[in-house]
Amino acid sequence: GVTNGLSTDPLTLPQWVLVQQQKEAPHARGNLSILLNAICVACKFVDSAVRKAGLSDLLGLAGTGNIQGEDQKKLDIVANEVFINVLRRSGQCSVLVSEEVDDEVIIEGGGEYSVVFDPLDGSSNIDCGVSIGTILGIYKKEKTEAPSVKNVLKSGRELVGAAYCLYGSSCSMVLSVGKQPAHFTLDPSLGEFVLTTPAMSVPEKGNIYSINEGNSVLWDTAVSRYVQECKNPSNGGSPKSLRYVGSMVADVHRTILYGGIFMYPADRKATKGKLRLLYEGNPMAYLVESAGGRAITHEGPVLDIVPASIHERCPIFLGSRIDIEELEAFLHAKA
Ligand code: P6P
Repeated sequence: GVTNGLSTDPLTLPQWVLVQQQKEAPHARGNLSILLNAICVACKFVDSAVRKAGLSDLLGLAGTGNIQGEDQKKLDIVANEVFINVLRRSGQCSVLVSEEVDDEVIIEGGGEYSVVFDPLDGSSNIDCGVSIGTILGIYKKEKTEAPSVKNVLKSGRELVGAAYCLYGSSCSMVLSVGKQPAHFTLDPSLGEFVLTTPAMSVPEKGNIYSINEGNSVLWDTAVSRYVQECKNPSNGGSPKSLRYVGSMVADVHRTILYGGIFMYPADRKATKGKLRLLYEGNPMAYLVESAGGRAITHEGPVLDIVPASIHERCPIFLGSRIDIEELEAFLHAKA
């Protein structure tokens, strides 16, 4: 119930995980629950660091670079270290892949789960206060399987869960372990993520398109024609609005809530797109499909791609089912 606008029935993420697991996996030993709670602690820590970044000299460059050749921000390094330490300590992980670490991290004597993550995506936005986020995917290996990078070089169809945490005007966690994604909001006074939407659904059509128009001279004909159709519909319908934050978690969260389409296509310069398959494309595709939306490349579903390397990139178009179908008509049209 709600009294004076306050929920008098708070369901925290740890409680939700236990109830959900008991319902969906009554024979589970609770290892996934331990892992999800560890992820929850790391996200709360990063949210706290992001909130006080300006006050504790956490803004600005750390003077180091990563495999992406990008300048690492201090917060990038803090977030990466927190996730690696908390996941290692959980005792549930055998392989970790982070955008900020060149090679996979193998944890000997670890657990059955592997986590691929971008600890702080959108970091170019940190210093100007624009929303940033954490994205992660969870794989499960057979007990007999040795811990190796092979545990995570699997298609997104083999993910057992995915989540993102948006450090925005409020801190939102969106999480699915096979069902429709649940949306939690961090209540700072409790220090807990509290359930706000039990089952998220992407509207089947939206009126927002989201793409970096600064790359338009690089797009292929199909993408150019589709974007033109968004701006000036040939059926005389109303144009779509352009919303582009430049932080994938913010752009995807808005797309799931409001509908529409988010695009980072391959283009003449970024021939495989810019976003990373393992810890950006796949987890977001898993969450959007779990919410009834779609996520494709120029060729087919993102989740069908079998990765060859942990930092490989993929083009991605995701969002409302009908908007993706309209895009597909352009992608499949004869050039
Ligand atoms: P561009 C942020 O650096 C990021 O990895 C994603 O969060 C975001 O969607 C994309 O890159 C933005 O890229 O080329 O439009 O600045």
